[in-house]
Amino acid sequence: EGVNPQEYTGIKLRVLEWSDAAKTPVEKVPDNSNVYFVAATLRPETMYGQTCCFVGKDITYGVFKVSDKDYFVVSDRAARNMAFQDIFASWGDLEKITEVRGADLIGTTVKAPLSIHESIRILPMETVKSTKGTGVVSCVPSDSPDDYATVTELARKADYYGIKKEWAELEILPIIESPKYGNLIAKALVEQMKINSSKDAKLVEAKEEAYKEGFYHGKMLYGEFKGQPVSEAKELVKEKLIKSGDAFNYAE
Ligand code: A2H
Repeated sequence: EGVNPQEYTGIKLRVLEWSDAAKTPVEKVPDNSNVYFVAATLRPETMYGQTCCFVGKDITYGVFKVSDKDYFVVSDRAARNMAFQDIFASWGDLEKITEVRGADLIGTTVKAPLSIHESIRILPMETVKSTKGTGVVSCVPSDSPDDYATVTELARKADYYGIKKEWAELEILPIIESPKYGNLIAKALVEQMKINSSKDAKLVEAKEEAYKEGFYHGKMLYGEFKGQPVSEAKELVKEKLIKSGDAFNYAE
């Protein structure tokens, strides 16, 4: 972790139905509560295009009480940070209800705010770090080369990953138009740079290029701020998500 704080937007993805393996550990969560996976993002303007949500198979996630009705699924580390950012009911207070291993969360369905897809799946990503953000990453394959490389790999090797192929094949929505890479920046870069694994070292460069191109030259193609530059839409979408209660600021 660096010296400068990283400011994320915490996106709340509400659980619709738990995977079979998660059902026993989550019995401790009171009935009729809302449980949310919280994904940490730097690109709130892309949330229209969420197609799944990634966890690390080997990461242990806690289910933390936020209020009488609401619970968050995040890493212990993130929950500890959140307790000192006015995110839980009382400052510094942390109540862990239960724990679930990432592997056992795979297949759970969630409702992701702004996404064109009504229901998306929790899927595994091998490059999720337990030491960054919440340990939960929302997947936007149109604009994140890492996400694009991961979903294509998941679909290609669905049996190996123990998932259904169609879970990784939801429609990829064009959200941002770039003069250089068209309307699916991540796909264009992954193909152009011949990246064919989610662990390819070239993803570092692809990620940087996608971010710069999107932010400085991208224009919104979708949503309420369609036609506006990404550099302006970013804050506007973030504010909209915070206002509706679907997101909050999270720093570390
Ligand atoms: B971003 P930084 Cl569309 N492990 O959100 C691995 N990656 C993580 C993570 C973790 N624990 N926590 C967050 N991230 C991802 C959207 C997005 C993102 C787009 C394009 C680029 C992009 C949709 N995924 O990030 O190291 C999250 O993915 C490129 C940098 O703190 C988060 O934003 O700078 C970003 O990495 C945070 O990375």
